[in-house]
Amino acid sequence: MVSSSQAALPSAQRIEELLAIYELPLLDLVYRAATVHREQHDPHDIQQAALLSIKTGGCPENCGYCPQSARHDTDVNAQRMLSVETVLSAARDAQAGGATRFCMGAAWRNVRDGADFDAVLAMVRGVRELGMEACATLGMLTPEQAQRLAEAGLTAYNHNLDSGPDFYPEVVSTRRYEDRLATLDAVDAAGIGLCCGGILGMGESRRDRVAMLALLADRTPQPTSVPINALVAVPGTPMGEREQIDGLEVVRMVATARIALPRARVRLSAGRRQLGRDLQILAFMAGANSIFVGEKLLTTRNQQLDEDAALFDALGLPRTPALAG
Ligand code: SAM
Ligand code: DTB
Ligand code: SF4
Repeated sequence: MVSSSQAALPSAQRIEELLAIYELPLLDLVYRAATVHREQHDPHDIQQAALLSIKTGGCPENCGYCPQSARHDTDVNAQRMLSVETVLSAARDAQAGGATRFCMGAAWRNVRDGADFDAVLAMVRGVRELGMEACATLGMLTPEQAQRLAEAGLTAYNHNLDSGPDFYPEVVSTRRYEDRLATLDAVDAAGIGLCCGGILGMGESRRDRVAMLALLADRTPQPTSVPINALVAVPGTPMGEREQIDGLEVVRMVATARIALPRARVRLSAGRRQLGRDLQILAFMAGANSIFVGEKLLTTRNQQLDEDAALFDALGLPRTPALAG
């Protein structure tokens, strides 16, 4: 039985309801999502967020998609944590380029108290002092650790459910869905914004995808941020041979997320480059309102700055300094 201090899993009826939205004729779905989007958000506001891996590789978990797991034989080698100065210098560069949010990722199963966590707290304080939003994704947290991150000024904590509860055991076996939910509760209890989303293209069904969205939509408060990732199939991972997902499924997922979580920032995250320009534009129409900018995501290639410059030109939106070329 999966449980957390928030309600149990979404009912079958709730899942059916969102599945019916996800499976609307595409143009009806996009129109409905775009309508919600324009009621709740400025459609020209597409946030540029920067992402930095502050501790890469060597993770003891076995998430089937992840190149950073020590259990998979990939090109990613374990590295030591970056220094506070290195991270803050990257944050300053990102801000100068036009990013307003700085996200720090660590390949940890969970946070351990000590020098490394103290350094992360210093990074969070430093990013906030620059006037940027600060987000971190560090694995599982205790309520006390979440509280310390809140005191450092963390804007949001990213901790993805990745998929619905029925599919989750196919994704990872070293932790349970309940473990993820407990961290989400700790983040809420500390009053930090919750950034929680998933990955498409791992072999899950549409029902698994909307089950995750139903669970997020039914939380109080709702997550402030929902990253939608398309699997980046990395050789050497158990999902390294998966076929690229149809980009229209990503658009449907973005649109359903926009309808179910009207206030959240829906982030078109990993796999954005593989969508191509025109499907990215359709995803923005459907309510996506943030992208990660920069050459790399955590360890894989992101859409490059010149391509993002062309994207903003096509949208008729001003280029930020990083895209000025
Ligand atoms: N270790 C922490 C954790 O698992 O929460 C934080 C870092 S983890 C790399 C952050 C998120 O990146 C994962 O939850 C997953 O959703 C996403 N991710 C990792 N590898 C990916 C891939 N190959 N394709 C798409 N998304 C991926
Ligand atoms: C999220 O949902 N997507 C970002 C962010 N949260 C941390 C990470 C994507 C990682 C893609 C694989 C990689 O580059 O290693
Ligand atoms: Fe570790 Fe996070 Fe990668 Fe899972 S997704 S293997 S927890 S770094």
